[in-house]
Amino acid sequence: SRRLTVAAAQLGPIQKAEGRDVVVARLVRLMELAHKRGAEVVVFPELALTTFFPRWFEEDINNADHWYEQALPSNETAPLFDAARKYNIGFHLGFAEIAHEADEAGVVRKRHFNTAVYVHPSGEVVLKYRKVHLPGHREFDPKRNVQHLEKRYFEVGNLGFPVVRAPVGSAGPVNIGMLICNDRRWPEAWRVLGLQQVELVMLGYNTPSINQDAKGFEAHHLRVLHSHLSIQAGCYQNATFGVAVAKAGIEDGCELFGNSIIVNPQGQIMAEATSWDDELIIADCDLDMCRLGRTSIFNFAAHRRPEAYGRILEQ
Ligand code: CDT
Repeated sequence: SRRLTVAAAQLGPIQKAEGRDVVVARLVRLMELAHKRGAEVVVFPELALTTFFPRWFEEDINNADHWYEQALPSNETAPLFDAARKYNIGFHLGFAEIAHEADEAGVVRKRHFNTAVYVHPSGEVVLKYRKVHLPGHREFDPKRNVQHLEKRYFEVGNLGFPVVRAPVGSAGPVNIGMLICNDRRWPEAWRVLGLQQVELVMLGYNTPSINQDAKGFEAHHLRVLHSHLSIQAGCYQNATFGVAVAKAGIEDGCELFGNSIIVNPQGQIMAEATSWDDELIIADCDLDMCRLGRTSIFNFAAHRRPEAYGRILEQ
C-alpha cells in the first residue's frame, strides 16, 4: 500500500503588526513538530505569512505591496526552505503573490494573486495554484463592520486547477492538487481536480465565524458545518484525501473559526483540530483508498454524463 503521513498545521491569529520573522519562526516550529511526529508533508493555511489583510481598506493597492511576496524563497521565507531540507518534509504554503507577468492582452504588468505552492523537501516548487473563487467585494462597504476586499487585492487565478504527479514522502509519486478557501464550496472546482485523478487536495482557509450577509438566516453554528460539508463531499465525490487547514482565532479583533480537518476518500474526518490556535494534526493516509471510488460509483468513464451538464459552462 502507498502510505503517507500528512500534517495539517493550523495557525492561530496573526495580528496586523506581527512581523514575517515572528510568523516564519512559528511555521518552522510546526515543521519541526510535524517531523518529530512522523509527518512527510505539512500543510499551512491560506495567506499564512500575514494577517488576513483584505479586511483592511487601502485606496491605492500599490501601497499594499508589503503584504505580498515578490519572490519565494526570500530572505524572510528562506528558513521554511531550510527546515524542509533539514527535516526532509514537503510543505504547502498560502501567500499573497506579486508577479510581473503578461496579462490577457500581452502587456507585462504588476499582478496580484492569492496563491499557494507545494514545495518538495529539496526546495523545488513543484506545484503552484492561484485562487479562482474570490469572495467579498472590491470597494469599501460602509455597511459592513469588517471589510472582505479580496476582489480589490487579487486578480482571479489564471492557472486553472492543475494537478501534478509529484514525489511526496514515502508514497512515491502522488497526484496532488490545491484549492484555496472559498474554492472549497464549489463542487466544479473539486470535480476539475477529480477529473485529473487527484489523490491529495491541500487547501487553506481564513473564514470569519460570522457571516455579515446572513441577516438571521444562517445560525453561527452552521459555519463550521458548511465548511466540513463542502470538504467531506468534495473528497468523497472525487475519491481523494483532503487536508483543509485554517487560520483561526481572533485576528485584528475579528474571529476566524478553526476546525481544520484531514478527510479520507470516504468523506470521513480522520483528524480535526480542537483549538483555535497553532495546532498540528496528523493522519496516516493509505493512498490506495482512492481506488475504490474511482473504479466504482465515481468511475467517471463509465458513469459520468457530461452531455447533460452543458449549463455548467454557460455564463
Ligand atoms: N478567505 C475566504 O475565501 N473566505 C471565505 C469567506 C468569505 S465571507 C465574505 C470563505 O468562503 O470561507
